[in-house]
Amino acid sequence: MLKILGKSTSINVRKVLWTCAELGLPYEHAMQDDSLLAVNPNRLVPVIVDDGQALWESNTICRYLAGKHGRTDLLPSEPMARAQVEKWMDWQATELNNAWRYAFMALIRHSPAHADPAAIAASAAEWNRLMTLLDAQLAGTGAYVCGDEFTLADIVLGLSHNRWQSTPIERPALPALQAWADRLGARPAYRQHGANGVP
Ligand SMILES: N[C@@H](CCC(=O)N[C@@H](CS)C(=O)NCC(=O)O)C(=O)O
Repeated sequence: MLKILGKSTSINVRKVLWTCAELGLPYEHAMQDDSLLAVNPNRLVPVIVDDGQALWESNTICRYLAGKHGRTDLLPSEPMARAQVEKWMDWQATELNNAWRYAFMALIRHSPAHADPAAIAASAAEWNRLMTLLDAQLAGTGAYVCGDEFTLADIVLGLSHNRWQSTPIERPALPALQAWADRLGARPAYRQHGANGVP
């Protein structure tokens, strides 16, 4: 059976748990342990072990699971449609993650290494700018990140949105983003794994 390593309070682990719930996939869930280093040299979670092979990097794991189970609704097979989904997933992992890190480390983790007020303000401003960009995309589709269909891009960005909402910064009102979040909130898999592991 598929094994998932990593605590469900981790946003990246929840991507995998949410994907499994959308797929209706059974799995065994374990916290990370000392064996993790042998499996992932980065010592980060999530890690999965499937058919005896280990895989790490949360977005890659989500793509692997959707591909393995033939879920072309979540990850299309047509190259351009697929690339549109991957584009937003890559944007989440690179642009968006880099924007929020400083503010999150300061305001949620209370990290002494992230205590510069100007850097916190810059991080929050960039985070808001990118969420505003996502709001414009959603205003265009009127439904999900890549169009009418719910895809893996909605999973990874839905979790990012949850983090944005639960971090104490000033946020602009973004109606299309909020309507999309409400749409995600209606999904049983989101209620299980979306909101910081709290239904
Ligand atoms: N790029 C990696 C990042 C993984 C990551 O940063 N994981 C964090 C939790 S969200 C982690 O393992 N931190 C150390 C720990 O929890 O022990 C991915 O997307 O899988």
